[in-house]
Amino acid sequence: MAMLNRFIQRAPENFLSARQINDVKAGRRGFLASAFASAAAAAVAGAQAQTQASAAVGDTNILDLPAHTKGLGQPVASRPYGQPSEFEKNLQRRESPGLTRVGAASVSFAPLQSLFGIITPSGLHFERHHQGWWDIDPSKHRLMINGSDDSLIKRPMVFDMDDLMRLPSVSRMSFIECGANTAMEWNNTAVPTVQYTHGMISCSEFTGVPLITLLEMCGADLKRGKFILAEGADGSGMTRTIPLSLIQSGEVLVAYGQNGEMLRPENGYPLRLVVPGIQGVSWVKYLRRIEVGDMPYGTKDETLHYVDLMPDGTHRQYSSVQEVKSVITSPSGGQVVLQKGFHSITGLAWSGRSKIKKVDVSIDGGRNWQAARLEGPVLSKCLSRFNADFVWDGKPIILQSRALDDSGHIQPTYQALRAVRGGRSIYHNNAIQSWLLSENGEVKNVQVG
Ligand SMILES: Nc1nc2c(c(=O)[nH]1)N[C@H]1C(S)=C(S)[C@@H](COP(=O)(O)O)O[C@H]1N2
Ligand SMILES: [Mo]
Repeated sequence: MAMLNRFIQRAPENFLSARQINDVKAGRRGFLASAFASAAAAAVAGAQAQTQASAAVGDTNILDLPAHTKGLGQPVASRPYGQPSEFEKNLQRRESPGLTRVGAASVSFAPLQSLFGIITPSGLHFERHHQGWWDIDPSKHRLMINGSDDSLIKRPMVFDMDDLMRLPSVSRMSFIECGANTAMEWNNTAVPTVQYTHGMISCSEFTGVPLITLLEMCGADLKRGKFILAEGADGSGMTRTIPLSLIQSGEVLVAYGQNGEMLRPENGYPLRLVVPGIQGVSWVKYLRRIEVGDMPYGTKDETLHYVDLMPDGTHRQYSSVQEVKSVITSPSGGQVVLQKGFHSITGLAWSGRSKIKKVDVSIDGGRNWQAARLEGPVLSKCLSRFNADFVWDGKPIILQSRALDDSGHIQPTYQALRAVRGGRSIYHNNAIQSWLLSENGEVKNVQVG
């Protein structure tokens, strides 16, 4: 494949051999280090070849008239549903070579290193399925709303998709981040790429009915009711408690739309809960039931999983807000910076509490910081794109970004995070990410301070 960008090689996984990719798919372990070492070696070899190529004179591409300038193109609507270019085949969500797949239950990560702006194309949205995904017939799908006892809901109701889609709807851009995003870094695993360190986040425009509208239709007692339980229609028995206070703001949606079309099956078609700012697990997919209750439910996904083990041995429960966080997506781990000189640092920032107020970047491992440009729109509980200029003199540097949100929270260093949380957590790692850019142009995941 032709190298489109001479300055940075963007997606290192492109250099995995077919066999290595099969190993990844089969979940074979132990090859992780060697696979990524050889990927990096291939990238460096490519880099050298590329430097020569770019120095070569006599590039006649602008003079040659290829077939596409002279002939008749493909007929209109030959693809009734559009597809990415053939040249973009390697842009894929991927399963991490470091994670074991349990049946159909797994994770695929979004290729953040190759995405622009703030919206994740639906086909590249990360996936997290506790029991695999389903393509559910919308004509048979139902949503029931009931109370934990009859006094909490005057009129329990069952809605079909038509009932829901005729109601007044809203559209809103929100990120969804799995609480386990960046989990491997707690142990300093240093997974090789930003796809695997941070790729359990995506951002879409969601369309649906505010849940509060449905609760009001059913005559829910919004004084005595304090929580809801949301339940999915897949076999994972996914249930989550969500405080009514969040729902009363109108932010929580019963959504059927994603990026202008119906949800994708992998993302909960035909109905999912959208809970802006809150960890992914609460965004129940294949949503089939909502129960209004007056206390938290303490389900398996709130007691066994999704709890934070603190240094004193206690568990923190219901720590659901995704705190302020950012990451440089390019240059990032596994990429190769091919030339000295001007480069653009680009990345994403988000906060489950509010809008992003400021992002700073450092090229010296956090000693000095400069303000990055926040590109608009900057929306609450949505991804924000930042860019910063830098000139690389060819010396090793450590790249970092640090976000600050409107609620006054700032992204912590690993040292600061571990001082509070210890080292036995899985979830909610929002520490500052460091990328080491070495003299040979390779970018690696490192942890400092
Ligand atoms: N019904 C159901 N809902 C679910 C899950 C699931 O397995 N089943 N996984 C949850 C988790 S842990 C996450 S992080 C998000 C992932 O959403 P996505 O697959 O659309 O990215 O969905 C949540 N909702
Ligand atoms: Mo998750």
